[in-house]
Amino acid sequence: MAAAAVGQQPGPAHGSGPSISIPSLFTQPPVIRDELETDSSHLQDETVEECLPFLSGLEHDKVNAHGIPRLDRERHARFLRKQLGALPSAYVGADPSRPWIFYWCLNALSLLGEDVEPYRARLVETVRPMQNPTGGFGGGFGQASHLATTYAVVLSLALVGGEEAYDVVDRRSMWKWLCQLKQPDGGFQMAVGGEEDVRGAYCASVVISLLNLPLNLSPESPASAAGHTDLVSGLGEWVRLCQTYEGGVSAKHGVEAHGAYAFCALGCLSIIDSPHRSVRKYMDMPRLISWLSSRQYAPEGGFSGRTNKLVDGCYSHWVGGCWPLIEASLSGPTASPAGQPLQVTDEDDSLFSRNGLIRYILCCCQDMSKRGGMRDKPSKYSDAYHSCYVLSGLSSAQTKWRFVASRAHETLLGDDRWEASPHTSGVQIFDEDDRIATTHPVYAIPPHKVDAIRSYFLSKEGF
Ligand code: FPP
Ligand code: K
Ligand code: ZN
Repeated sequence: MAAAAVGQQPGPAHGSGPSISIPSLFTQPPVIRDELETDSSHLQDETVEECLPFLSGLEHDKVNAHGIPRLDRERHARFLRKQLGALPSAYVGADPSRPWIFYWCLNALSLLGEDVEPYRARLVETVRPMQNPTGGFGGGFGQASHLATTYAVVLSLALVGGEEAYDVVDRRSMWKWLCQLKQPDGGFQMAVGGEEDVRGAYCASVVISLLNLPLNLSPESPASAAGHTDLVSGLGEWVRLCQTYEGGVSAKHGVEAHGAYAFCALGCLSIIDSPHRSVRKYMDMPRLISWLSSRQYAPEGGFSGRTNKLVDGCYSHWVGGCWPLIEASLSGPTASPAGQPLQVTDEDDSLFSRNGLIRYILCCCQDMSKRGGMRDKPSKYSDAYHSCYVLSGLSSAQTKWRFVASRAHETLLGDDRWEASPHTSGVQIFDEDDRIATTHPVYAIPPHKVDAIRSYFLSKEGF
C-alpha cells in the first residue's frame, strides 16, 4: 500500500522537499484486529483505507517534516462567513437550528482568531424575535422555546458580547421557564413536556451560570412538589444514572453511551460544583477513563463517538473536550502556594494522544477545495457544526488547561478559575502559525467571553 511507503522511512513524499517522518502507527493498518467480521468491521476497514492517504501526506500539496499540512485559516473563515449569510433553499429544514448555526460559525471564527463583535447588531436583531414571553428561545419567531436553541442563543450573545447583546435576554422569564423544565427526578426537560436527557442537564447549567439566574425554584415547578428547593438539587444524582456499564455516558438512564453525552455530563458536573468534587462524586472514574480512552483509534488518530463506530472530527470536541475536565477532576486545584511559581515539568502527562488527534484534524478534517470548512472525515462534506467542534478539539489538543482554583462560594455556579498555556511537552508536529485561540473547557467559547458575560450578570442582584 502506498501509505506504508512513507512509514518510518525518512524521504520525500512528492519527490522533492524536506524529508518527512511519520510514526508508522499512523501510516499502517492497525496492528491489533478483532477477528470477528461484521458490517461494522468492514466500515471500519474502509475508513482506515480512506484516511491513510491523507495521514501519509499523499493527498496534500504540501506537508511539514511531520507529514502535517497547514491549517488553511482563510479558506475555513470564508466558508464560515458564507454560512452566516443567507443560505440556499436546501437549508429550509434547518430553520429551527438557526441559533446553532450562529453559535457554530461565530465560535469557529473566534477560534480562527477573527473578531466577531461586528456581528453584534445583526445577531441581536435576529435573535430578539426568537425569545418567547414565557421564557427561553425557540429556533425562530413563533417556535416553542427549547433548551438547545436557548443554549445556542446565549452562547452566541456571549460571543458577540456587549450590553446590547446581554440585555436581549429576559432573565426573569428565563428563570420561570427553567423552573418548569426542572423535573421531580432532578433532571431537565429540553422543552415543556419534551424529552428529559443529559443535554438538558448541561444546557440548563450553562444558561443558569452564565446568566447568574437565581437558584431558588418557583412554587409552580414540578420539582418543588417533589421536595426540591433549587434548580440544581438532585441534578448530580440524575446525571450519575446516565453512566452505563461500559463506563461512558448515555442520554438518559438505560441507553447506549455516546461521547457527546459524556461531555454534557462532565460539563454539567463541573458547573454545579468544582470537578474534583462533583465529577469524582458522581462518576465511576476508572470506567469512564477507560471508555474515553477507547474512543481514540489508530491509525486514524481521531475519536469515535461510541463502541464499534467510526472516527468523526466532531468528537475531537465531544470526547477530546472531556480530557481537561477529567484531568482537573483527578488533580484538583493546582494553585501553587502564594508567590511560588508552579512547577512545570517537561513530561507529557496527557491521558490521550494529542498528536494523534492533531494529525487526524489537520490531515483528514480540512476541506482544502474551494469550499473550505472542516468535516467529519475525508468522504464527507464540511459543515458549520463540524467546523466548530473540529476546531474546538484542535484548540484543546494544543492547550494545557490547569484548573487553578476551586470556587470560593460553594453556591456560585461555574466559579472556578482555569488557566491556559500552550501545551509544549513532547514533539510539536504542527506549525506554530497554526496554533488557534483557546476555548473554555466547560463553556466551549473563548474564556474572556465567559468572564465578560459572567461579570456583567454577577453585578445584577435578583432580576
Ligand atoms: C449519534 O449520531 C449521535 C448521538 C447519539 C448524539 C448527538 C448529540 C450531540 C452531538 C450533542 C448534544 C449536546 C448538546 C450540548 C446539545 P450518529 O449515529 O450519526 O453518529 P455515530 O455513528 O458517530 O455515533
Ligand atoms: K457521526
Ligand atoms: Zn460528526
